[in-house]
Amino acid sequence: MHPPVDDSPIDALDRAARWLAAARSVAVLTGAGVSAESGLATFRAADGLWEGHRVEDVATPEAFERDPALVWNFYNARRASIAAAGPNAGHLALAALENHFGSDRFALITQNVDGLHAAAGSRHILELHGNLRTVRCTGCGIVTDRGVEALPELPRCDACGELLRPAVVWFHEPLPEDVWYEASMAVRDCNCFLVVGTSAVVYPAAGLIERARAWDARVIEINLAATEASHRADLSLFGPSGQILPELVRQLESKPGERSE
Ligand code: BJW
Ligand code: ZN
Repeated sequence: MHPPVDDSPIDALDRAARWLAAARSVAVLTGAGVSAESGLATFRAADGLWEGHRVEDVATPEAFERDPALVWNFYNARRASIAAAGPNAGHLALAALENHFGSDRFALITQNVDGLHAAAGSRHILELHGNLRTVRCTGCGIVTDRGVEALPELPRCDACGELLRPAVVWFHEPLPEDVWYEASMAVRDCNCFLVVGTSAVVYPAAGLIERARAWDARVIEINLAATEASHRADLSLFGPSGQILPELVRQLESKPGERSE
């Protein structure tokens, strides 16, 4: 573990850039906050509700079983909002960070299902909770990419006629095993772990922060405010990720000689 540091925001950014410059390998965990500046709602903001429902009440297999139309309304609204959204400066900065290190020394682990990291040009993306563009048949299990086209209120499978569901990970469901394994390995191997725009309350994703600490990585949080990650971070940079990430990358790139190979 590293001793806690307490410095001014400018010093903190400089310190974070130095840790990055000294890192051989970097992993990043992102959450809904990184897409907030693209106009996409987060899950646990002020009211944190979608038409009066908590995400914990619509993003479950039990909710889908009980009322698939309600759940599809939620996801069709989300699909419509990502159709209108593009990557912001934070997404672009993370793509630039990957270019700086190279994809074999950089992993972008995301809880987001909006596809905006790929749209920004990131390549080594590990989507822990799936992707809003894909659907899975509840009958034959086939997974199809439906892009952001409008879907009926209760879309059905072309192959077998059964109900389709969004191919995302709901509460009480396991994460895709291969993606989780790769994310765990990336965290084990990294020297610097960025935690960006997540409340860090949803597991097992939030558990990666503790895992990074246990492997002695520097943990840097970027968020508007303190979260469950803050007491586990070596450093917290408070502010919008669309401003902080580009500045961090700019400072990193001004320290070319400091990289330890
Ligand atoms: C900004 C910003 C700006 C704003 N700049 N920042 C251990 C302990 C306790 C509970 C559990 C545990 N292990 C498992 C559980 C149960 C459960 C869980 O975690 N519950 C907790 C809520 C208590 N976990 C699960 O059920 C998981 N499955 C599982 O464990 O399976 C086990 C199993 C094994 C074998 C067989 C069967 C089962 C699955 C969790 C799936 C979560 N799914 C969702 C929906 C995905 C699809 C969709 O998008 O609809 O994932 S829920 C929702 O929360 C979504 C998100 O990815 C996830 C995290 O939210 P996120 O991204 O952190 O967003 P917010 O809104 O919470 O935070 C936004 C942050 O941004 C805030 O901090 C803002 O300040 C900040 N921000 N603007 C920077 N401009
Ligand atoms: Zn089918």
